[in-house]
Amino acid sequence: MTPADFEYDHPDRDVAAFKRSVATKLMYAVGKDPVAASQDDWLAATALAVRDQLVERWMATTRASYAQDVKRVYYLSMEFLIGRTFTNALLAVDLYDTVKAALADFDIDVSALAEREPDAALGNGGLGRLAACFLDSMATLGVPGMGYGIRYEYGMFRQRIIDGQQVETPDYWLTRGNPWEFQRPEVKYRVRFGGHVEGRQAYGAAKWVGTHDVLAIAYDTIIPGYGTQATNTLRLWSARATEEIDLSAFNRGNYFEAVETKNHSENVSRVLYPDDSTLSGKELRLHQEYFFCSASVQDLVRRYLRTHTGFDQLHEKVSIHLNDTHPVLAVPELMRLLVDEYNVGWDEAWAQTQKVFSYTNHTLMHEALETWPVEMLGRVLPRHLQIIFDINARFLGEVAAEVGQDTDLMRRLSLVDESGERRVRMAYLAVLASHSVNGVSALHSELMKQSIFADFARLFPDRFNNKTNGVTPRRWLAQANPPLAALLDKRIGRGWRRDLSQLEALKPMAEQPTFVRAFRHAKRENKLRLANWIEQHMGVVVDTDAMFDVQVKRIHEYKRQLLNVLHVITRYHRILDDPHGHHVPRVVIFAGKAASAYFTAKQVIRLINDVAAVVNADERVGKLLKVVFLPNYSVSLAEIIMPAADLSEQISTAGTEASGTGNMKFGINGALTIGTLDGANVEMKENVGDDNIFIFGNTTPQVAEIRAKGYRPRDFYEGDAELKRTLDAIQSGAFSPGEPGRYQGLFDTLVNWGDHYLLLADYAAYVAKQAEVDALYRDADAWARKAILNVAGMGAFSSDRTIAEYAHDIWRTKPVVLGKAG
Ligand code: B1H
Repeated sequence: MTPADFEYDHPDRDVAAFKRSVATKLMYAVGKDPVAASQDDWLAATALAVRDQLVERWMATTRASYAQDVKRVYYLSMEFLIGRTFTNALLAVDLYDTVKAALADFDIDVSALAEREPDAALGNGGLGRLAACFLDSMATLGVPGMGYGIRYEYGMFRQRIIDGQQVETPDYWLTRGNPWEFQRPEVKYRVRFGGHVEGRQAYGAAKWVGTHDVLAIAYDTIIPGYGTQATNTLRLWSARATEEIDLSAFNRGNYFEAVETKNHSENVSRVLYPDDSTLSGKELRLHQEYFFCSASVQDLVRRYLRTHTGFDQLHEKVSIHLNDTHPVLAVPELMRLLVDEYNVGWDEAWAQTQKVFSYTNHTLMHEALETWPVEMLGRVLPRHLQIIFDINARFLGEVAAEVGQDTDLMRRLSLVDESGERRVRMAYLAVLASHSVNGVSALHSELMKQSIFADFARLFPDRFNNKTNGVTPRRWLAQANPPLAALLDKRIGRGWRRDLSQLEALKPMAEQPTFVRAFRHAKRENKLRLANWIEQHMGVVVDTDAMFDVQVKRIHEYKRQLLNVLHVITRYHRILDDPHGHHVPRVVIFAGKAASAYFTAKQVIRLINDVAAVVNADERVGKLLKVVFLPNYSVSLAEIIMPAADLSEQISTAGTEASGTGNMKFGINGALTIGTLDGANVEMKENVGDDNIFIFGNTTPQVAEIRAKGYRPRDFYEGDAELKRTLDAIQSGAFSPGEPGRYQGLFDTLVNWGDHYLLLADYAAYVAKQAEVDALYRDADAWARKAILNVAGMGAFSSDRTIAEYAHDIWRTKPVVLGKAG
């Protein structure tokens, strides 16, 4: 049967037809009588009706991809931080107004419905959200591709704040099912663990036997492109036991034991590890990584073989991108499939592998660099460990042939770190197996070559490149900020959604009083929306005339939320000293999660809440200073926060934040940045102009110099009376009167234990820069003019620009052409 022979009803797009469609879904798919349907039932029915709108495009894209035999990109990532899908899908298919009207006829408010959708929080932070932005941009640009990841049953934990402290609760996001996914029970692969290897010879095929196996089942989600028919697919793997129950145990009458094996297997896709920029090194994490790599590689090889024989063309049809090292086991897995299962010779297999893979590094932080103990790898994946050893032996042999026996160099380059317990350096494996290795901002890419990959950069200089991160303007401007989006549409047209460089046209408008007024008005609306959220969820009333000074991101020492707190306390003291002085009112807003085992980060959250309690209750301060910690930071909360910010805090120690992407979301929504010369802040400064950003603090080389000379934080503490007073207040229990010693540890970290992230060295410059921020804020129009120029300069930070660069420089893919063949 050809598609033309197959008759079906096209999903209609007018209001009446859409009403019928929702009513039909409610009755026949959700199984609810309209008179008894809950809001969640209506949401499910509407989502299914909207999904119908995506399916035809999806099939057309898939068909065209096969017909044109395009090269596909497989984006492998442990995390996809999608957030909500409902509004995003409506905007993508341009049906928002239709659906709004259709639902209104049922007395249902589309935005109230949208608010009920749970976030798909299958990621920790920037790395996972970047993957989600990339999927959006790949679909929008027609880059034929697919995301591969894990369908965690429990996503990023929910954060509650109880007595000022973070409490984690599980995020079971699938309670009401997921209307966006298609389960594909027939798309399943056996993933093997353990066992042993028979018939091994170096660089030869071997037999891996005696394994215990888990099945990977595919779940597909349609990723719609914006303003195009093109769509892509996110395929997430879920673990199923190979057998429902262990029959021998069952027969012995032990039902629980029988079910236990099943549960154990299925634990592989149970829960997301809540680490960000640190690794727990747990064996279950290794299982997760291999589980999704193996299923993905088996799947893409099978797809390739559907239309090709032999593997000569693999690199012309397949690109596999590694989102950090978490999926790097895909490398030995592809080698194993080629060598052991398809009888390809080692050299040919390795040549294809190197052409197929590319790798993005996202952090230089030592504690985030993955290494697995040789012992553990050998136990869980014995065949892969051999393959890694063979790759290493070949590589070191080649190096020796070229530069002679330099044992120190060999020791440094080896995939196996032999300095203590032997461990495999996964980042080195990624570099060795890839034809392209990129960092995520200009600074980070440079530092990457100078630090962790210095030896490799000398050996393979052409392999290293930069791809500065970006964010999708669909979610982060069009969807999150309706007031500003409407203003932009009116003044520069709608084209910025697909070409963010058009924001440049705003530049002259910074001098137009009517535009400045309209821009300020949009910001005010967004601040009101956030103020309402804060009042409803936290019972704190904030003044929307005050500056909204915002730091939202994972809580981590290197991101220096504590430096922000030092400024807040300094401000508090200044207000107390001079209650009638000319202070600029501020609402200082924090949000973010701390990894559950990260004690210092949790203490920072507690301190923020303790400071908030004292400051907010102090009548002498009144409206001049309010501090709030918004619980449970998430993609959907970020969509409310970003548009409402006046000031964006990007204050990591120079050289530590690989890129940052929150900085970009704030920037396109009209916040000014106070930040260090770190990550992508450097490029933001170049694009928006030095006058439109507040840069302070030690630079990367200065940080290195301070450390080299022997940094003495105590000198700063003793030499700066205002800093001393601030730290002493924390140390003496001014914010924890019930437990005065509560923050002795935080105090010691800074003053007595070396202040690793140089907060005290940057404190004075930070506080002085904040005074400049205040001075500008006093002139509301001058502030708005800079904010407009800032938005105008942010066009480069669209993930469309980033993905166009990946597609052109790394993947060498061409867009799929729709409406053609097939
Ligand atoms: C980033 C991570 C990360 N870098 C380990 N590294 C993880 C490391 O679960 N783990 O074990 C999870 C995440 N995340 C972030 O990537 C950087 O810190 C940001 O600066 C950057 O903007 C973002 C996207 O490139």
